Amino acid sequence: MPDTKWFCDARFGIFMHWGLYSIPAGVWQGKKMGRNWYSEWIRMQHKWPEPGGIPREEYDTLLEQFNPDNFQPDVWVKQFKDAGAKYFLITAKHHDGFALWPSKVSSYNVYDATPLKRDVLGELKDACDKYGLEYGFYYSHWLDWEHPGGALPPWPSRENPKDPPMVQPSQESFDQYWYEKCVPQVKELIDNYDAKFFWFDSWDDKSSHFLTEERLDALINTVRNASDKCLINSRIGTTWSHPKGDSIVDYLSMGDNEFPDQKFARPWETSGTFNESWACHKLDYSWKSTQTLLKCLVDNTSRGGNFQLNVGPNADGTFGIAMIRRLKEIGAWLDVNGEAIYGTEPVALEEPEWGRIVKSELDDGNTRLYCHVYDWQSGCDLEIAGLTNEIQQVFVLESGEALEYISNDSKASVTLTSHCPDERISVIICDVVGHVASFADEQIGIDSKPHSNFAF
Ligand code: FHN
Repeated sequence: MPDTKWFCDARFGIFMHWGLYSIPAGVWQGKKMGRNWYSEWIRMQHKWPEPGGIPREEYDTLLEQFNPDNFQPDVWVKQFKDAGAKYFLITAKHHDGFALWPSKVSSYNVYDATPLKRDVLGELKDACDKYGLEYGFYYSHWLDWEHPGGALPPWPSRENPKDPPMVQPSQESFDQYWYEKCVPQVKELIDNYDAKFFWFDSWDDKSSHFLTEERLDALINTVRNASDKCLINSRIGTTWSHPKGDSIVDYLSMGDNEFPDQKFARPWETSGTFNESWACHKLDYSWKSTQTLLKCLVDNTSRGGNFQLNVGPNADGTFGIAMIRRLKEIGAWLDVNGEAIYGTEPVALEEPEWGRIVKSELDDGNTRLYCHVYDWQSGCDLEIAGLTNEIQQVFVLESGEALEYISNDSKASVTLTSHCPDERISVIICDVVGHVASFADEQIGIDSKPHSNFAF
């Protein structure tokens, strides 16, 4: 299995949804799309609850409009680096089947079918190499609305009996899609761009109808044979559709915006949105605060997982100012507090009510604990329940201010002063003598099945 250390150390990545659907941005012929806010679904959802969506010929008029003036890979990736991200992934192909690279497998791609005529993925790879970000791809392997054999939305769903019923392709024609488009395109992405990881997308046991053991093995073996480094996520479908389960993939992916309140003893991530939609949506104003986004990052880090924050650029390649401000604020916070995130590990200590704790092992055999304080109250004692190691020193990471503490056989606690360094999340460093157990040391072999809160 490929090495996952870089992925675990990274903790923070930027995800991007960008494609033809970014042009209508949730509104088709003046009407807001139905069902939910996922603007990348407009082709299938715009008439909901009526069936049919946007006819293919009409949707394809977007091809000639896809000609962004502001596709500036260098600017984009620098912005992600400045936000503190260590890796980047983009929708190489989303459910509409449109490829953002000059694929020799299907001409339904940005080079052959749009006026842009640029290798979007190739240019982004160069920028990632320049700024030192690892690079990988979202690839919609199950749903594909361009190829006649690709799966359609699994509607009606259990949650939404009103969904317009879809007539799925036959197994034979899905085989054609799988072996003529999906598998060769995935191989192309590794060969052309040296993909470091894939984020395959399924979320429901309904996908098992098409994502059979044999097909999953063919796809996984293609990745494994083409690269000994490339990571594969659980939403490829192993959770539901493979007898060996997630043991044969490299990292677990949670459901959309799903932040589990437990630790997992293997690499995992949550992908989350700035607002409701993944791709840009003209009418989606529900921006999460920077504090909320930072808590997503810290919560996951403390539980051994990553946070992949999604950006949806406008069709012309610009970014909304609400997104830019939040990216800058996250970057400024990480500039100060990055050592309390990157390369840290979850601890086998009780999760405190006042915030979260992670650790780094120091070269001298001692341990540095990072206490992320969510609610700083002057004079308050923060108890570190279960810590039996002797405390050597405690200080605020940003200011260096030393803090009083109690460290004896029955209690470990730190007293806060009135100098709160950051009302969103403040970090306190607590150096202790000796080793503090990692969560992973104690959890080998636990059942770490991800779940999904997003079902069509
Ligand atoms: O249907 C997609 C959706 O458009 C988006 O890409 C998300 C990202 O996690 N995945 C699917 C739904 O879970």
